[in-house]
Formats: sequence, structure tokens, C-alpha cells
Amino acid sequence: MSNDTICAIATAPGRGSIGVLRVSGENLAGMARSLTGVEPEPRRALFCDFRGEDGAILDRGIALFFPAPNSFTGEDVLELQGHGGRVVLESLRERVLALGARQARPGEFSERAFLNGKIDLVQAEAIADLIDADSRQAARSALRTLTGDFSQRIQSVTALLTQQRVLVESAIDFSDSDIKVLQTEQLRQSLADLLERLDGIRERSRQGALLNQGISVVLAGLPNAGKSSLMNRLSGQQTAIVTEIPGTTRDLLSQRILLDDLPLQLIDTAGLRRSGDVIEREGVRRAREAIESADVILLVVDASLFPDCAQGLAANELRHALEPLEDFLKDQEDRADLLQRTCIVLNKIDLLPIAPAAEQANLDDIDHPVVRVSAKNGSGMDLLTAHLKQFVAWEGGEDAFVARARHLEALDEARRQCRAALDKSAEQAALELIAEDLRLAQTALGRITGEVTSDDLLGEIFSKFCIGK
Ligand SMILES: Nc1nc2c(ncn2[C@@H]2O[C@H](COP(=O)(O)OP(=O)(O)OP(=O)(O)O)[C@@H](O)[C@H]2O)c(=O)[nH]1
Ligand SMILES: [Mg+2]
Repeated sequence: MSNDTICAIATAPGRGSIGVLRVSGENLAGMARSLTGVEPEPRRALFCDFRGEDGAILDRGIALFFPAPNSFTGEDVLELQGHGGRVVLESLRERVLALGARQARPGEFSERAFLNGKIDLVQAEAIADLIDADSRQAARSALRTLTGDFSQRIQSVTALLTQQRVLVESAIDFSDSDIKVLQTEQLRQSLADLLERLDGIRERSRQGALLNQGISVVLAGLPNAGKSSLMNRLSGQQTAIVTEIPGTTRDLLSQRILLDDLPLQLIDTAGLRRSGDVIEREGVRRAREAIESADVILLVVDASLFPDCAQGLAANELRHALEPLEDFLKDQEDRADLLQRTCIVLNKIDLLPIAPAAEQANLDDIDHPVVRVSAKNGSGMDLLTAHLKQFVAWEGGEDAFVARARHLEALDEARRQCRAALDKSAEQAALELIAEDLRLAQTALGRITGEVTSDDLLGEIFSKFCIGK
């Protein structure tokens, strides 16, 4: 790793009362002296003039000097707090560049903090997530990870895993079967305990991933069913055009909303029908793509087509309601996958003597969720919200760990390997095989905190940070 000096304006661009320029590198005391004319005192706010090479005042503000290793990056860090105008900050930045610094890449300060062992990889990622958080819950969960809660749990599981590896690997050298039996029983218990802990972390991380990424919910159905009306009702905004003309929506309309703190990516689509119109055909093609990739499909159905639906949908009515999705039901596997993600929304109940309700309707031994609503007057929307939360097993994000797809993958891999080890110990398999499973589980956990990580992955993670962080 190169220890050249990096700098970046750390405050958001634009006008502000204060702007901060951040510098990190080796031996920054000299740079501080050149800029302020004063010997910098560690961790003490110095009110001073920042001067150019010719001695002219560039700005007046506060200089803070954090000598290595007691700084964010673990190197010398100099923070210059000046006035938050673009020109002032820019001239300060140019001066620091002239004094030997170079512009930092996005995330480079955090990357150095990671490489110098000040934070681990999940904590570095949590910094980015905290800055990007768009709800209080998301911010809280990022903060929980940043303060090391998540890392500690991973570490305590890793410590347990290490213990078991030591036990297994040392037992490999023993041939006495009495000792083996004793240890296998103990091993099985420990592995079961380990799995339970991993499951707990996995669930809290899954909640965090929901909080971070949200779930994609596509509104699909026949033309005029009321998809766009439902989109507008859910988002509380008149984003989508609503008319009584079938085939109004053609483009995919996407909107991010918070449904009581659960973030959703709502996607309104063109009504599914065969059309001679080129534009509408393209709209239907895009609708199909959106349906295939969505986490949840809300199949919007005009309830007035089913005047008796107050009694619940009969099998033939249900079959009829599901018809627009039929094109997708190619083979059994697709069918099951699609139906599992689908919720039938019987819309326009205001036109019939029907009360809002949520229930399950049965067809060919499969239960389908059905929610009766009116996008027009809003009745039944609370039931639809409740269904969505229940569908993703949303717990409100209170205990969530901020988590990314890569954390979930690594946790799953660790669980798989531990489960394999547990199964093998039950089958009295060779200890060498169990040892290998445990080693792989530990490697997977090491990837989360960054103990085992490739440079490519690091580059990928830090490049998504904002500049100055
Ligand atoms: N009475 C009543 N009318 C509704 C309701 N929801 C939608 N409508 C009406 O149904 C018509 C079609 O609504 P849209 O929201 O444009 O339907 P859509 O599914 O987006 O239609 P396309 O974009 O053409 O596929 C409009 O005249 C709406 O006012 C409802 O809950 N009750
Ligand atoms: Mg529409």
C-alpha cells in the first residue's frame, strides 16, 4: 500500500457555513506548519489563518491535527475547517495539492482505515450505508454495525468455530475410538449451537438487507384493472396517469416509497394484453420483464368481473383471475415460483357491496392470498400493507444489522458448511472431512469482516463511497 498523502473536500458540494478539507498521510506536521505558520498541537482546535505559498490569506478557520496512529485512517490526519464556499475550499485544496498531496479516490480514507486495522470491512461498509440511509431505521442499523455489534457477533461465532476446528484436527491424530465417541457427541452439540447462532445473525441481516435495498413490488394485470390508481394510492402521489381508456400505461413507472418504514420499489406496468399497437406491445414486453424479476407481484384484478367475490373466490374464478399471468407459467417450476410471489388484489370493491378483506383462496391445493381493496377510496390498503410486511417477514427493522448481499451469501455459505459438518458427524464420517467443512465455514465468515478478501472485492466496495470518506 502506498502511503502518499491524500486530500479531499469532505463536506457536500455547494454553499455552506463551514467546509472541511481532509488530509491523510505521513508526517503532516510540516504541512500544517506551512499552512498555519504554527506548530500543530495534537487533537487541539487551532483557530488560525490558512495561508498560500506567498503568505496571502486564503481563509480563516480551524485546523485539527490527529497524529498517527490515533486518527480515523491510522495515519496523520489534518482537518481544515474553513468557510463553505466553493471558491474558498477549492483554493485551500489547491494549496494542499501544491504541498504534495493528491486528490483522494472515493472511499480512500475508509480504505486506509481498513488497511491500517482501525475498522473492519463491515464497519467500513456501514459508514457508506449510514451516509446513504434514507430512513431512521436504516441509519440506526448502520450505526449498530458501525459500532461493531455485527462484527462482534461474527467474531464470537468464528471463535467457537476455531475451538471446534482445534478439537477436530487434534483428534485426527488419535486412533483410540473411545476418545472419538466422546468428542463426537460434544462436537455435535457445539455445531448445533453454532448453527443456531448463525441462523440468528442471518435473520437479523436479512432484515437489514430489506431495510437497505427494499423489495421490488410490481403491479400487473389486465388493462384498466386499476394498477396505476393503486400505484398512486400506495405512494400518495399522482405520478401515474389514470384514465378510463384501457392501455393508458406503456412505460414502466418506478417509485421508491416507505410503507411504515419498509422500503419498497413500486413498479407500475402496461396492462397485459395482445395489442396491434407497436408502443403498447413494447410496454407489455417490459411489463413481462418486470414481473419476472420482481420480489412480489401484485396481480390487480377488477372485482366487478367477479360480482360474487364477497363469498371468496371459487376455483374457476381464481383460475380466471390468474389468466393474465398464464403466459409465464411455462413449466411447473416457473409456475410455482411465480405463484409464490403473487398476491391477487381485487380492486374496485367500492362498485360492489363488498367489504375490504384479506384471505386465502384455494386452487389445485395451492393457497393464493387475495386482498380486496378500493384504490379509489383507499379501503383495504392497510390489509395490503400488512400482507406485504407479512410476506417478507418484516419485523420493523428494530434489531436489524445493516447487511449487503455479499454478507448474506457468506453467512449462507458458513451455515451450509456447518450443517454439512454436523451431518457428517452424525454419520460418524472421517474427521478429516469434518475438519475441511469447518475450515470452509471459517473462510466464509472471514470474508465478511475482510480477514480473507481479494483486492478486487476491496476496490469494488470502496469505489462506491463518496469522495472524502
Ligand atoms: N370505482 C373505482 N374505479 C377505479 C378504481 N381503481 C381504478 N378505477 C378506475 O379504473 C380506470 C382505470 O384505472 P387505471 O388506474 O388507469 O388502470 P390501469 O390498470 O393502470 O390501466 P392501464 O394502464 O390501461 O393498463 C380509471 O377510470 C380509474 O378511475 C377503484 O378502486 N374503484
Ligand atoms: Mg395504468
